[in-house]
Amino acid sequence: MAAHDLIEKFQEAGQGQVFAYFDQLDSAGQKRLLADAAEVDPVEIAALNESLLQSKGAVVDLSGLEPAPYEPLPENGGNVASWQAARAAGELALRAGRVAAFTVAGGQGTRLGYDGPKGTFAVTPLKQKTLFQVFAEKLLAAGQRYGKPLHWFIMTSLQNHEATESFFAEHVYFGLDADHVHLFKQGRMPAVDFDGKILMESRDAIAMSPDGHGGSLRALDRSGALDLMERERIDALSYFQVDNPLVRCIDAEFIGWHFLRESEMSSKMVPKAYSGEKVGHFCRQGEGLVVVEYSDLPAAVQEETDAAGGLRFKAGSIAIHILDREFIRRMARSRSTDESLSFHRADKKVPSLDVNGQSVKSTEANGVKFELFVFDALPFARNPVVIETNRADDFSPVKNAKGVDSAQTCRDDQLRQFARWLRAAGKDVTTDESGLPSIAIEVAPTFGYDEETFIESWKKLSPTPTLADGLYLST
Ligand code: UD2
Repeated sequence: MAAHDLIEKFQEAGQGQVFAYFDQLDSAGQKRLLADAAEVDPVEIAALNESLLQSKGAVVDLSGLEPAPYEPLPENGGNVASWQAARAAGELALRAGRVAAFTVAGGQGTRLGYDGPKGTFAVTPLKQKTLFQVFAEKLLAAGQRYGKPLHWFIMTSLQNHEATESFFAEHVYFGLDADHVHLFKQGRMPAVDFDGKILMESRDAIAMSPDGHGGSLRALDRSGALDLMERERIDALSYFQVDNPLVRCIDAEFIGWHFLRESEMSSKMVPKAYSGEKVGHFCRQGEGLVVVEYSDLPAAVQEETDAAGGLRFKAGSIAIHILDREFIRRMARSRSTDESLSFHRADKKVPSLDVNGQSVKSTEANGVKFELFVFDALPFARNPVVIETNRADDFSPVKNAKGVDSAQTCRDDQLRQFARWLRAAGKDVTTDESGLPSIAIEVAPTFGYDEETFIESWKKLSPTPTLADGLYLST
């Protein structure tokens, strides 16, 4: 679109302030601003202002919410034969190369206070492996196990794309085939003030931020990732967040449930640890499955108990899914409001220009960011299935600098897992009552990916190593 037309489009939508200093910019500045503006659809912003700002709204619809059904683990009463069948089906799919891994890594990681792509944050107890290295080694291990190297899609954002790319190149893709690692950028959305006016970061830049992990669906389509998957005959993506090194990036049972049920989107749940835990809740609403975010579900509802005295809405979402390729395409391309993701509103402090064109850093929320959430796709998925997983083997995110979900809690959870595996292999490990060993140890994913593979590798060691602080088990 010609510069003139673009400017006119913004003026017509009441967003002329975006170009207030355009004539004073040098040509590089004008080019920069036009490029930002080309990413924004002022008509879409007007609709969002209407639905999310003026009506004070998008109050989440909580009518008729019921706890969602899920498949319990065999040890919690699940059907053993069904889990076995799922595992067999999952292994078959993996051997046929029908699944790829997908990490959403476009977030800004502000809570952690770490300057750099979050995937480059060091998390393991001894070797200080980064999140990306842990995932890479898990994928390497799964590829070897099923005789089919896995493709890995990673969604970055404008802010961290180049740094992420250089990180992988510098580390030679941690042993993965570079042709199997696909990085692509997610989209961006402008922030607006409380009157719906687009905020400017500077005179030649709109205040833009990543469009949420739900933006991954359109980014997968736009980047050509879905076409690549089709060419490679990859039918589904195993989706996980960059902050969780415990995740089984590739889990045959989960994959099997997904395919056997002909599901378009499958999810893992853990029973919530306590009512106020900050995870989404799987719920049934009418015929559909929905996730209601912790911030949207009133505390009184989160605290409701069932007949057995447990939490009624106990199924916590830990952001692990399997997504069908053609479902992603359908969601990415749907323009109908009945079958596409809706934006959520987040009130934030947005560094921006004031009316006099000066940069200001507000001490309180002065703007609204718009974000898409991937789990909002669930109500549109055919045959969605939710399975239970053991928290200790799938979930320990690094989100905060201190306290819950921090580097420390995650390190401890990794140590507990290594100690459990050693015990299962017959080794006597001293731990406290929480299962935390008194010594620091580490297991490389290529040595042990889960309890079963760990025991297999352990049995091959002769003699087995002495348990001591600093023991690192690798192949
Ligand atoms: C998310 C879920 C929560 C629970 C929890 C588990 C939401 C809104 N909530 O909480 O229900 O499952 O995770 O850990 O998702 N990301 C992008 N692009 C973006 C924004 C985020 O790639 O524009 C990625 C980010 O890099 C990270 C993941 O999405 O891998 C989660 O983002 P978050 O930290 O904002 O989510 P959180 O912890 O609020």
